[in-house]
Amino acid sequence: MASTLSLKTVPTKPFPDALAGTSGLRKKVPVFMQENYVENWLEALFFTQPPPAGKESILVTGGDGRFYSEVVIQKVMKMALAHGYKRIIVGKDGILSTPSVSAIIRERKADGGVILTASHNPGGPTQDFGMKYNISSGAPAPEGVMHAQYEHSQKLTSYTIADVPDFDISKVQTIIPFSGVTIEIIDPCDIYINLMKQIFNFDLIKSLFQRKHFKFTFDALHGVTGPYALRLFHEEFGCPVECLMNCNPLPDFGGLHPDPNQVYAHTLVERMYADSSNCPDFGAACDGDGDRNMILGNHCFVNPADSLAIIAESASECIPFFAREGVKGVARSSPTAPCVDRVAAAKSIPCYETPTGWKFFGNLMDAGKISICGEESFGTGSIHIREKDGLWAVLCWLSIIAHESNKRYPLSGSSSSSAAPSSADSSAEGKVVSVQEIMDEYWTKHGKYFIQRHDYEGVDSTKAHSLYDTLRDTLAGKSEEELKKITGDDNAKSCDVFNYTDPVDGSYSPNNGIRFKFVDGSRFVVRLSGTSSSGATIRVYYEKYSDDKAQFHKKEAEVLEPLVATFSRVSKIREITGFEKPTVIT
Ligand code: G16
Repeated sequence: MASTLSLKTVPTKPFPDALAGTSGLRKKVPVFMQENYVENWLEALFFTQPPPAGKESILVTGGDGRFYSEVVIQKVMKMALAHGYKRIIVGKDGILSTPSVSAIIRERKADGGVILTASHNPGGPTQDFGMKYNISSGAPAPEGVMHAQYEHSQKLTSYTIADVPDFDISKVQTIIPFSGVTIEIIDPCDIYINLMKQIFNFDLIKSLFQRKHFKFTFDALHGVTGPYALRLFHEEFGCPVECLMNCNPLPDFGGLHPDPNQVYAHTLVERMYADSSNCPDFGAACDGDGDRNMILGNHCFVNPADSLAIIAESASECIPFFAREGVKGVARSSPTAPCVDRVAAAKSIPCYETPTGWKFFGNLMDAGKISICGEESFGTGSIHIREKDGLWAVLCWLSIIAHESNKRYPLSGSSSSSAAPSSADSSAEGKVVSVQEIMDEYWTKHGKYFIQRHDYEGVDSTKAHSLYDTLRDTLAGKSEEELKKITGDDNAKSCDVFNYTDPVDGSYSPNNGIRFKFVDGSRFVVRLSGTSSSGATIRVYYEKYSDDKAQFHKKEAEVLEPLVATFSRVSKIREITGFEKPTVIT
């Protein structure tokens, strides 16, 4: 152990493109590899968000293990030390899921966290990397924090870093490199799994895995959730490892695109739509950093907006945490179809609409206004942490299925719906309620939204901005009559731009998408993605409501076709971008 920390000051110059988007800074790896690029971002961060004095300041760091993480994590540790952090908690091998970082920050009362991930975007030497800062509540930093960080980064002339050799983070251990400074390398899963045990009834979920007819599958897409999934589904619930796919995190995600949607998680989707009696009852996938989830049943897909609503509907009955705490309110991002609004109305609890970005939920959670929230982008979560949480959503669904199955097909010897089986399964006991049944019952009660998102990825940035600005200027604020004329659609009703004022701190976030409404309540929303690492992505979200049971199993594309036609006509998307059709439809 050396007695003093020696520091090095290195001259640098600003990088104008290092501006955080919807969720941190995301760029291609070669951009991050530029000399001083990472250091500049960290210098500006630690200068504008210095470790608090008068206590042992603690920073948590880790990520999804994508390419270039092992280099960057050393820089994070050394620069945090140079700026006065006294304890750095690091995941072994630099691995920590995003929800796990949020959980650790809260559990260990840390002052912040630096997460190394580009989330659902691909990894590898020419693919994406990302850095993100979370504050002491465990939430992604609010816009104001990242604006201040960016402004400071544009004035930098030097940065300061600890002049020490790399730390060995390949084993769980505590290193004291200097007096008063601790580097704590922790098991990535322990704190997170313990938290899940406080939220869910693990015996109830285990009872589902013991039912004869329950077949489960999970795809970690070679992202960070692999080790967590093995701990939960295999070690805790007894699921055979063969049912868990791609559970070893790889720097390039094995060439997969770690985005849990029907397009990129196609192996799982094929398994869930297999034409055989072997098709699993339940399938799920998470993204690279573990905050997104996709839920599937035997031959059915659960739209994230439905998933959020179903979790909100059932939470107090099926999940001990919500049975104890209640569900105080809910929230969804603006482009998310308002399924959960109907659940909230039925339960007489408040429902908030926020801009896209998990950071907008943080204040509502801290103020006790909401308990559960979610987004169309495959994100669902609750107040247990301040990030969306992919595995938490999977556990919610397993709890709901287990609870409903126990109600309808009780296990012998169990008087309560939440007990584990006490004797061998008979064939009735082996039955499980299907995901489709749960969805059908929920649609029957609340009605169904037909939902699709069309993404146009890799559009020239200037063209994408011009399309968005022109559309906004043409439609927003116009009268119903004018809109009918402009769009040539007799169903046109209204159009506005979503500007958000935070109900807790009054902060203002303008221009969060164009919302176009039709007379029958259908709508489309248009916005530009804030997470693409190069070029621009135009996202168009379509939704149409029906409470006619006979319609529920119609195809989304067929129901939404008139909305798509109106958008295409008025936006001139084909003519402007040259894209004949969206690159991804989810
Ligand atoms: C991030 C944010 C989410 C947001 C999503 C999509 O997710 O945390 O809140 O919904 O991006 O953003 P955009 O539509 O701007 O691309 P993640 O999973 O990428 O961190």
